[in-house]
Amino acid sequence: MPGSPRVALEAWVARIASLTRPDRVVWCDGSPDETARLSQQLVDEGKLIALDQELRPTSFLARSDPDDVARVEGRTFTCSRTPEDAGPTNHWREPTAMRAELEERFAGSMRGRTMYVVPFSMGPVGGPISQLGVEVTDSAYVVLSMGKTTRLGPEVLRAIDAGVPWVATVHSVGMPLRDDAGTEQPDVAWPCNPTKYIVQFPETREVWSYGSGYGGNALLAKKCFALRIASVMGRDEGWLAEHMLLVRLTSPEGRAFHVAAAFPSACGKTNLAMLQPELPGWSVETIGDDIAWLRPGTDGRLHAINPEAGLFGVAPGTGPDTNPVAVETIAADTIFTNVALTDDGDVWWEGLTPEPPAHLVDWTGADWTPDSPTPAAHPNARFTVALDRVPTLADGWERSVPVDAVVFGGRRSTNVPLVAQAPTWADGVFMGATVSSERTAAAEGTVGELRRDPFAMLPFCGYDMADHWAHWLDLGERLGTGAPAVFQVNWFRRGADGDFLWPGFRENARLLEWIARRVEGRVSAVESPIGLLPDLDDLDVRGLDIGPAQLDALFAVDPDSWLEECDLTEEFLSGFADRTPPVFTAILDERRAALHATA
Ligand code: GTP
Ligand code: SPV
Ligand code: MN
Repeated sequence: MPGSPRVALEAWVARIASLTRPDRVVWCDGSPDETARLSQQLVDEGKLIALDQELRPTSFLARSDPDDVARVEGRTFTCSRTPEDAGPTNHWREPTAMRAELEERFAGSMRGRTMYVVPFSMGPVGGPISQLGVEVTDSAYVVLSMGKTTRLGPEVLRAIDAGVPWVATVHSVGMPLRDDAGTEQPDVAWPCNPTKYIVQFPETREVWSYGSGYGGNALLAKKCFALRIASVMGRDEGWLAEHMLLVRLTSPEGRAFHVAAAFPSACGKTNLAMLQPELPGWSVETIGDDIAWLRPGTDGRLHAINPEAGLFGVAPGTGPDTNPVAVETIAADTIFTNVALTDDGDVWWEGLTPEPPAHLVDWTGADWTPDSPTPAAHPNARFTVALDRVPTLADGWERSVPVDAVVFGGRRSTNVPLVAQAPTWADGVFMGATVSSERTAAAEGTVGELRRDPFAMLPFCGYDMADHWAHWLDLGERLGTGAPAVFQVNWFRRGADGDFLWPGFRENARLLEWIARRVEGRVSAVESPIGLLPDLDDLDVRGLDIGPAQLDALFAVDPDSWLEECDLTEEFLSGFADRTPPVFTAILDERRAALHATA
């Protein structure tokens, strides 16, 4: 059938192969057999370490190159036709010039390796909010990870045959095993290239990634497609792709609330998504921990899915006290990257147990003892596991859910209260747009440095960020009274002694309770210049070691610091010039006036 969708896919694969020159091309089906074969192959090649089968069944450890441990935002490019479309927060490159640069890099980049063709679906195949993609990659580690985090299988090819469009993504670690002259190069445990390119072409809906094997740079379904490309699709088609977890919260009365929460990388999404409340009668079920796609439904509400099928979660800090659900999830069938290895063939990282084992092999492969000056696991060490291992996975999690509350968060030692509600949709969009957060180890950069991370999408919005805010404002108009309520949270405020003021983790359920009660209209709130705060009597802090002074400190709105914050916000918004929604200026003016009135 010339011209059929399958022929077009095969022609594309052949084109990439003729550019990259792999020794062979393998079409993947995601079957258990294929998974077992590829895992064994990686173990034989020294690229994965099989963990002890009793202690950690069917699980593996990968150690990356020490220079390939996180996303590389400085090497992430948006190649829209005009720089204005990429906006000031993206690195724009002219598409034709970038294509030429990539052709050169990818020419022969897979020599001596296998090129895998990975057809995947984001969301259930055929679902109303789902999308298809194909990743070609020369990394079997990527294939295994995609098998856990996406729906990878023959049903995707059948959907492509039936004419469903798909997004093309190309990945190479950029380390051929033969050079142009035919000289063999030795393979290494974690092949990669010092020069990296993570390139999005939003208009043609394509991704090209070169030089890295790390998650967000290499699992192209995730940040590159499901956020950067999908956010542009959403702009054009009237929906949203967001860096959000998704949970179902059920009250003692049996009412279900669906909450979508955007926190920057390594700021608590996985933890909140797996939270088990100790509040009598309340339960939380997991739907997603990193990405949500949201679309207005025919009922006038905003409906969401988790387009992924697995987790790529931060290991350090994950332990029986902080996140017992995650600990149970990763008890088997998990790939660990950059954690430490125990002497009995299990894994360890800071926070897994209060006391470290007496001896470990650290994430670099070196001997480690509790006296060692460096952490045993890399701060951005991660686990990769399928969602069906999550014991708290929501019933029917693949179906879309109506969103009751949108929550924005960040990591702020000062100023930002534990929880606040936006009085209107526009205030909520302003809240999300102006979130700032201290940097984490999830991307290259200085940990702890404060930066603006609007909607937790700074590294992931595929077009002009200010246009994204306008898109949210439009959507609010369309949804009207069906729009979710909007909140802001901050688990990370510190006291004068430098300690966190709030215990966090499972205690965050207490804020979810308040959010649900606000959605129901059961509790009132207190107006403040920066939003609606809880009446402290409505906040259940029974059983917590928190006195009234500490509670006040968690909610304190200091007018002087907030006026300074307003100046910084104005400066930040001015970076988007006349694309900044005019309503933001009005909100900022109002806020300043209210702050002056309380000062
Ligand atoms: P990405 O996968 O990078 O998008 O991150 P994420 O938002 O899913 O982050 P995750 O839940 O993995 O949290 C990462 C870090 O935040 C870990 O070090 C956690 O220990 C810490 N963390 C999570 N929740 C809380 C909390 O409520 N309080 C405090 N103090 N730390 C928290
Ligand atoms: C993040 O950095 O936000 C992650 C990990 O969720 S990665 O998939 O590498 O982007
Ligand atoms: Mn993330």
